[in-house]
Amino acid sequence: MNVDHRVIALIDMDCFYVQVEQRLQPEFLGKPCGVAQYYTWKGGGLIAVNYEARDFGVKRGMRGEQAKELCPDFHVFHVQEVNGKANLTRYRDASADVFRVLNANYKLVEKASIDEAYVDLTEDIQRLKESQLKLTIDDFPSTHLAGFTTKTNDERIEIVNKWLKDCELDDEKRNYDLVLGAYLVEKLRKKVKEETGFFCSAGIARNKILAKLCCGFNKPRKQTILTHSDIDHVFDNTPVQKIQGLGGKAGDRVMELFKVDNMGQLRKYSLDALQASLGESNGCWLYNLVRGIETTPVSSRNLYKSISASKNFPGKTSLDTTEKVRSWCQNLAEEVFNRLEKDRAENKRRAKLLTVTCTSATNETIARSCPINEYSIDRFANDAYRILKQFNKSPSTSNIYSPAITNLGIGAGKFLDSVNSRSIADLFSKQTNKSEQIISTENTINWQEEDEDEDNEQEETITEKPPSPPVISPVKGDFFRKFQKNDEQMKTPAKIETKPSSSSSITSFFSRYTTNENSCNSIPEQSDDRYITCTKCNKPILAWDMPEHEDFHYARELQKEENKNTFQPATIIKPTKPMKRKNEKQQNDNHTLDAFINKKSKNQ
Ligand code: DCP
Repeated sequence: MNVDHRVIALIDMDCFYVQVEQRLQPEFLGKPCGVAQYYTWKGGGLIAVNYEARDFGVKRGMRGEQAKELCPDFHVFHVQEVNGKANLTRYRDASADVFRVLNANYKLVEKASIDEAYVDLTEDIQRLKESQLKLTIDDFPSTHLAGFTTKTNDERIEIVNKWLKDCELDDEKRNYDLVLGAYLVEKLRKKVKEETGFFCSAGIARNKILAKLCCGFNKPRKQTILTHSDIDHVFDNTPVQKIQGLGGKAGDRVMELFKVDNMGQLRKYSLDALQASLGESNGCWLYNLVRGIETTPVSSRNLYKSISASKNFPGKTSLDTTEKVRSWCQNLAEEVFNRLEKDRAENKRRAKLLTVTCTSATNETIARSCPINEYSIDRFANDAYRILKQFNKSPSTSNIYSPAITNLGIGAGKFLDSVNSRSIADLFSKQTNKSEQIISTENTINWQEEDEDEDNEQEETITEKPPSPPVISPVKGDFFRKFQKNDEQMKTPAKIETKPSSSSSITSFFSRYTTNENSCNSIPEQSDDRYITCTKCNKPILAWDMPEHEDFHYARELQKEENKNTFQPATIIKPTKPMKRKNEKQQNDNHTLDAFINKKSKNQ
């Protein structure tokens, strides 16, 4: 299938945790509300704020008390607490309700986070085309077009109506599948509301990155279409960091290297120039992306890659005795165990690898893994404690744990299907005989989009962007040292064509453990300041991606064992020239209602 003709939607729940709480206490519907961490200092740090409260200037990261100063009627819900830490079961269960609706209606649904999903609508649209559906503006009650600011609903109707007519009249019917996509998403969002009680927004475009970008243009309770002809205009106004995969330090670096602020400014760089600085694959990815082309498929992944529990212990609360460390190993192990058992019952799979991550008061971060032989709270807790004991510098006779721990996380991953064949079981037993793997950490660029509103004082970030990583402060300094070292290798890009350089240090930041490094299809992945060097391939891998990465090696071993060496090389998408279409116009004019209407009337 030609990837350029895909239609992808990103469905994103509106102020999700607040809606979950309001569903339980409907008397608060329509009122300004927020959800605060269980930690109650100054009313707790807000992790979700509804749109009624945002109108008063209340933002995520503020304290509940601060919110009340801005909005006296503000109501704060608190995240449940179990064993002295946040319990997110309520939100996870609500998320499962939403995914049940999505999965019941579409085949290709990918869980992007606790409240976000990509849906590939392409096949459904092909079927719908055959039904010769006659659509009117009434079928699009909450649809907007990216790049057009509308102040009133009448303006929105006028613009969307005109666009619908244009699409219908266009001989090539290039955008007609986006029309049908928007129609399907209107229906899907309605269904989600009817069956879960939750409102959501959506972005509809040709690929995941564009769908994600435009979803945020008209929140809440609305959906936005980004057409190919509007990409240049939209990118001219899109800060580089707003693009998924270019958030955080990676985006900073691209901005610095190419002296750009927004995506549109990257258009002037040739493929060679981008590749010379970013490496072959990443340069190619960026070159295509600024032209609206990105081919990452929607993979029907609904399950988390790992299940983990973590907690911060700032300042005086740091774990400075062996007793405290032991007790928290037990608490976290219990949470991981309960969730793993639930996961095993629901998803018929077993985790094989336990990973312990911790940050010390001296700001050192470690991540160590060992095999999981059985699901048992005590076993998890003992394994975790056994690992942590190695880093205790106090004499074994003392009950002091030094340096004290400021963040502790236990995670389980490397899932195996319980219904898998005997060969997998054999390999499993071989793995369990292996001694504990000791893996070192390495700091590198941060691909993770950091939330500007994030409150640094939050006791714990409980965002569940899958897989939920233990939140560990980056070890300062190393990241910059790494760049200093690499700066010499990184050429400042010339606008003139230069020979692509294959030895670009930033390449490693873009690439993960992909096997097809030359593929233009591979994307930069999000990362954090902590990487683990894979003992099998020596590549830096995100700590919480390690289970999945090891799955890759594991699968290879398995394949070797079974003599089925049938690895398919991934498709290499060659960069294409910017698409020129019939009647396509320069989109640099102001996208106002007037400009749009004038443009259309000139065309008639
Ligand atoms: N969340 C969290 N910690 C954060 C960010 C978010 O625990 N730092 C939780 C609360 C949110 C949920 O994840 O409700 C989803 O996060 P989103 O970023 O999608 O934000 P919302 O759904 O709250 O709002 P929006 O309507 O802007 O998407």
